[in-house]
Amino acid sequence: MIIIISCSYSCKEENVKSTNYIVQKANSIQIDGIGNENDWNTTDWRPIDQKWLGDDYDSLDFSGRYKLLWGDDLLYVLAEIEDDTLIDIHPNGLDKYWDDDCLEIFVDEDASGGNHQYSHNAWAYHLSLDGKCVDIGPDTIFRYYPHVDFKRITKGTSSTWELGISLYNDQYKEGNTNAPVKLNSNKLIGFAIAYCDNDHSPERENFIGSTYVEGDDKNRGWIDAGIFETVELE
Ligand SMILES: [Ca+2]
Ligand SMILES: [Ca+2]
Ligand SMILES: [Ca+2]
Ligand SMILES: [Ca+2]
Repeated sequence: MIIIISCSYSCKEENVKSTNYIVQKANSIQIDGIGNENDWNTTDWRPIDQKWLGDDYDSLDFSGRYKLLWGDDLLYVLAEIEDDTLIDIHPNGLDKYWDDDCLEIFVDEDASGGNHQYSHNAWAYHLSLDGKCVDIGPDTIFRYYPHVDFKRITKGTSSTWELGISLYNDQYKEGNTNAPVKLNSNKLIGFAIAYCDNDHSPERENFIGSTYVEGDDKNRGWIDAGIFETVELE
């Protein structure tokens, strides 16, 4: 039996993106874990409040917020995270790094969306407490990618993370010399941020992100760039 499926407009990829997050351009940002630059002061906070994994939590266990800026070479992130217990129980940074407390950055250089689990269509950078940046390569191997310059300052249970992210496109090849893309006005980028919170459990207790994910399986950011938010550079 032959089944013919006709493809009408509804089958086509919708290329027109809309965004309600216009990211301001920064004059000068120093990646020192202190968000005291005037550009940060004039940028609004956005919440990290979507539970992607785990049980319910309270604001002492976790709360988080972030803001973005951009420069010619870097996408800047400032994040404030409240976490009652900071742990790094896997000494090998490539071993179950998602089960240690870490800040996770999802970035899709061209806001294409789509699957990126084992490709560089988009990135899922895990930033560890001890300063490492890890993602999965196209060969499924966990690797350090020094694409995010970041500094964390923790006072008590409050941490400030300040990041400068170099954006690499989907042509990135391990072992080659890869140049990050230059940023410019009106550029669209797929972006989300999340925090893996563990407070001494065998596995992470919560995973809280910045975007709403439909359906029961909300831990899709590391696979599907379609759950990222599209942001536009002013
Ligand atoms: Ca700073
Ligand atoms: Ca916690
Ligand atoms: Ca892409
Ligand atoms: Ca924790």
